[in-house]
Amino acid sequence: MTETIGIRFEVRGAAGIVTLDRPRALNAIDHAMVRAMHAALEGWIEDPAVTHVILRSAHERAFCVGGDVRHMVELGLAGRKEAARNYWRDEYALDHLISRYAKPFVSLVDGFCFGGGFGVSGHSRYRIAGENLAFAMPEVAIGLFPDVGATYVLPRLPGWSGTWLAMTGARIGMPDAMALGLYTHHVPIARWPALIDALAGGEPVERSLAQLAAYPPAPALIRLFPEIDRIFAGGSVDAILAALDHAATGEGEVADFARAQRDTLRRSSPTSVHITFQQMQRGLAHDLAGCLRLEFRLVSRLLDGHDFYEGVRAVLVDKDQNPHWRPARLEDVDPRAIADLIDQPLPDELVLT
Ligand code: QUE
Repeated sequence: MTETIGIRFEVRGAAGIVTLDRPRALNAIDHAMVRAMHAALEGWIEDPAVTHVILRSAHERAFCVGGDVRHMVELGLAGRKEAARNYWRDEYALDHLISRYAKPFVSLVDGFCFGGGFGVSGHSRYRIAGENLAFAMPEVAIGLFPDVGATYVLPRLPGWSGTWLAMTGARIGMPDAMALGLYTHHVPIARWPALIDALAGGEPVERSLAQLAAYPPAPALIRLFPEIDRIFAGGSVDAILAALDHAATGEGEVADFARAQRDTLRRSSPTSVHITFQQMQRGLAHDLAGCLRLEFRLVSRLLDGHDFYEGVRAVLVDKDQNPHWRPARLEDVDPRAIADLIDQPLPDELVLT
């Protein structure tokens, strides 16, 4: 079978439409898709016939489950780390281009939206969530960390919800994602064809959304948000673990929740959990380009480490769900060494303009 590219581009009336279409990998974004999308978006900036851009998926189950991490592991193991770094360079540059895109950019997101899928949609001006949205930044489970600008977005969510999402990789539905401000509008998916038609017909985005958007249901997590804030406001990974241990002792919804979060933190890569905690502390001090620069330092250095390879092996390749992390325990990670991974400049930093 010939390999076809997992992305399509078309101009329909006034709308440039990008469609993610790589069903075998739940629309995971590979390097060819990144490059093609960057080129198409650059082209549409110059094209006076295109007044806005729509990003969508061809598939019901998934908007996009992430980046092409399996291939990055293959490249790293084959000694082709520069090729892997170039993928992330181009992916982050695409995310940054979308964040400052010169025309209204509308992302239509339903089903799984994880990791790199959030990178291409979560920085756009209009972020439309369907009723079946499942959002997560699950990278700590594979020895990575929430990248694609999560360092910028997550610390800016209400309270400490972003730190919780980043450190645990928790999956949330549309009502919670709307309540946290990750998405700007809920439009039921049955109305998406009408929205696309309106935009293709040159209707202003705001007017179309005023007609088609609906109120989301109340967030499922509403009773847990105060608890999440109390626990994840801790000033260190140790403090967060202690708060979880304390909350886990009782009975009821909060104790069940605390036990589940503690188990998740203890199962994830200890190095990744510490990295992610420090990212959330740094993010507020930087713009998106600055955050992506820090993430590029981290991803470059994790290619020389252990856990990313082991995490992808255990979760995505062998699927035994039994990663052997090094170091193995959260207590064995030195926070100062993690700070160096973030703070020490690279000889070839990511420069975004
Ligand atoms: C964390 C991740 C990813 C993940 C699982 C995680 C990720 C990613 C995929 C993925 C899933 C199915 C596929 C595929 C990739 O899973 O980034 O090619 O078919 O792309 O826990 O960050």
